[in-house]
Amino acid sequence: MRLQNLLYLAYAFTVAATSIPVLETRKTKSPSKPKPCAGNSAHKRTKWCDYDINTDYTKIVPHTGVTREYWLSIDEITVAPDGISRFAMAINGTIPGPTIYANWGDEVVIHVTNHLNESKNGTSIHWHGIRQNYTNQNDGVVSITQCPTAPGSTITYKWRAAQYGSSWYHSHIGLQAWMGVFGGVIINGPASQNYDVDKGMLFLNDWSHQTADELYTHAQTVGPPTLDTGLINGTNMYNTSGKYFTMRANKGESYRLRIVNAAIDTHWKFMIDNHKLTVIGMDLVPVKPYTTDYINIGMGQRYDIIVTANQPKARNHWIRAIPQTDCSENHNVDNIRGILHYHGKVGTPLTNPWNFTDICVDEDLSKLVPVVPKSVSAADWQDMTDVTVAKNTKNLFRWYLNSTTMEVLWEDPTLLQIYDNQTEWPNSSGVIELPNANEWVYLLINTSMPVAHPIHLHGHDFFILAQGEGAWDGTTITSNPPRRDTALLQSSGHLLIAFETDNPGAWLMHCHIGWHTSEGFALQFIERYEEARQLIDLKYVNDNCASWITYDEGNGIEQEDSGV
Ligand SMILES: *[C@@H]1O[C@H](CO)[C@@H](O)[C@H](O)[C@H]1NC(C)=O
Ligand SMILES: *[C@@H]1O[C@H](CO)[C@@H](O)[C@H](O)[C@H]1NC(C)=O
Ligand SMILES: *[C@@H]1O[C@H](CO)[C@@H](O)[C@H](O)[C@H]1NC(C)=O
Ligand SMILES: *[C@@H]1O[C@H](CO)[C@@H](O)[C@H](O)[C@H]1NC(C)=O
Ligand SMILES: *[C@@H]1O[C@H](CO)[C@@H](O)[C@H](O)[C@H]1NC(C)=O
Ligand SMILES: *[C@@H]1O[C@H](CO)[C@@H](O)[C@H](O)[C@H]1NC(C)=O
Ligand SMILES: *[C@@H]1O[C@H](CO)[C@@H](O)[C@H](O)[C@H]1NC(C)=O
Ligand SMILES: *[C@@H]1O[C@H](CO)[C@@H](O)[C@H](O)[C@H]1NC(C)=O
Ligand SMILES: *[C@@H]1O[C@H](CO)[C@@H](O)[C@H](O)[C@H]1NC(C)=O
Ligand SMILES: *[C@@H]1O[C@H](CO)[C@@H](O)[C@H](O)[C@H]1NC(C)=O
Ligand SMILES: *[C@@H]1O[C@H](CO)[C@@H](O)[C@H](O)[C@H]1NC(C)=O
Ligand SMILES: [Cu+2]
Repeated sequence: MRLQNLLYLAYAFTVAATSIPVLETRKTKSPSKPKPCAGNSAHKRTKWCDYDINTDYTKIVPHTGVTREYWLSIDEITVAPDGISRFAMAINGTIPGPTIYANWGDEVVIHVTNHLNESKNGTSIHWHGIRQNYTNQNDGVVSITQCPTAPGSTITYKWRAAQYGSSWYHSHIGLQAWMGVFGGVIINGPASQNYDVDKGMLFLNDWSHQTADELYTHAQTVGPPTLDTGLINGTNMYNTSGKYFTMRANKGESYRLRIVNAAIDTHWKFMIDNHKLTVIGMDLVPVKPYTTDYINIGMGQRYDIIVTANQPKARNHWIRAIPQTDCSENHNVDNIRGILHYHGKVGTPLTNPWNFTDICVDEDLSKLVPVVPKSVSAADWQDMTDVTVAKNTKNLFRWYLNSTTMEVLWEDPTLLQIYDNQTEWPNSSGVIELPNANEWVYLLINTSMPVAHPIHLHGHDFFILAQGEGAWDGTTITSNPPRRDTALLQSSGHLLIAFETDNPGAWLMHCHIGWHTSEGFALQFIERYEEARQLIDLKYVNDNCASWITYDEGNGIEQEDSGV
């Protein structure tokens, strides 16, 4: 049974009519996509110049000498992705925003300008899954690595594409990511199986005709709202309006898709009727190819899949993103669809879904075998944390990790506190200090509540040593465990993760359900304090904070959430 049903309180919910500022959609020329490295072709995807799929990318990164520079603008717009018009915030006028492309080893520089004048929203962009090796201050998390970037201001992020595969970027303040502020990141590199054509990103979003900001009151007082529908790469049918996402295929060809679960509160099963999917990567980690009817994908996770147009008869096949009602509710469970069509014309498919059980789980750990094998050493540091929920003194839901709910301040990021040599942390900061270099950290996350949470860690891939229902039985996966940046803590279950302290900085770990992050489900690791302090470019952090503080004072901005 779902927690929100247990906790259901009768509550009349009304939303004030909001004025909708209309902004012209910007016409943009997309920057040229990088060319693949020598040797990489449809018949030899494992090759990448002098490197290949077996190269240990955690130690070796190609020196390309290339810097890719992008300019992004965050705007307030009116959108109707399913034919129903509403207010949204978006990057360069589109949902999803423009894709950032790079080759493995490139430097990436992105200038982000905030135009959220009407809403008076600060902003930040987090590069989800990007290692940020020794570049913590580019992680884009308000209250941790930066102040909000004020309307009218620009912030520049710089990082190295030290991994390769598929990821995404999204705002990391309040619920802005689910107002529409996100887009794809593609880092070209080798792949563990051949394919003919790269079809790029494929975003799965849940969607409502009220905005996430409008629904937050309901989330905090009653529990997670039932959302209206979902979108496949930014489009869907709703009743008779809108349009389905379509993808053209030529018989016999194989296609790579880079699936992202960008939902605020939906765990999906993704499938294409009659077509098996071959998984070749998860998050930014290439895996040994395996074939499946559908993938289970939790919020924040990515899967790289290959699909081959091999069906002899039917030309039109449903693509389905199916919300798992085991862990959240949706009014349109059976109609979040797209169409895979062979050759020219699109018709209405008459196909049936693969059989499945409605349940919120990750892909089976035994299938997720990283191509570059790694093992984990015994724990140098270990701890556990319990996950619970309760109402605070204002009668609003808050999530607690070991009885503390995060409350940090936008205008006082951890990096400035570190710079000032602060060493005492209030419980509400959720700080865990990891002072020593190259130690193995084990964290057991445990909950006796019937709610599942996708756990995301910044600055690292973690190893999944144990995952399941009930209490941890003390056993761990010892040989080449799956590693990634987001994994599911199952309902009434446990998740044991491990990572090495190889990246100085202040790194957030949080639940990727938007409501839960805002309701305090987060902690931060301060890893190698002294080195983290030395990496801080004070002017970079301070200039952005100074313009925010001026804006904040001039506009009387109130922060009412966890701060992350
Ligand atoms: C991460 O940065 C450190 C310090 O600059 C460097 O020694 C290490 O090689 C880098 N690792 C990767 C994978 O780039
Ligand atoms: C985004 O829009 C800006 C203009 O506002 C433009 O300069 C930039 O090239 C666009 N970026 C992308 C990636 O399309
Ligand atoms: C953004 O603005 C909306 C009002 O338009 C408000 O509800 C929301 O809390 C703001 N979010 C942030 C992160 O400031
Ligand atoms: C909105 O922001 C722009 C800068 O991006 C600024 O020039 C403009 O004056 C602002 N408008 C309002 C109404 O604040
Ligand atoms: C999804 O949208 C992105 C961004 O607009 C685009 O680059 C990509 O090609 C689309 N994906 C597919 C499979 O059409
Ligand atoms: C969509 O259809 C349902 C069921 O017929 C109806 O209750 C709802 O009002 C319709 N929504 C819109 C926005 O037309
Ligand atoms: C699903 O299960 C039913 C009943 O066992 C079976 O008839 C049907 O063929 C299955 N569908 C698929 C796509 O496997
Ligand atoms: C959480 O509480 C448990 C039980 O009291 C304790 O062993 C553990 O160290 C605490 N963990 C953290 C991260 O504070
Ligand atoms: C912080 O401590 C270091 C020595 O560890 C010192 O060099 C530095 O000046 C101190 N910074 C501040 C802001 O006090
Ligand atoms: C902070 O946490 C410690 C350890 O769990 C606890 O003893 C203390 O009472 C907490 N302080 C506050 C103000 O909640
Ligand atoms: C973890 O949660 C389970 C319930 O799912 C409970 O039985 C067990 O005692 C918990 N373990 C710890 C160490 O708190
Ligand atoms: Cu959660």
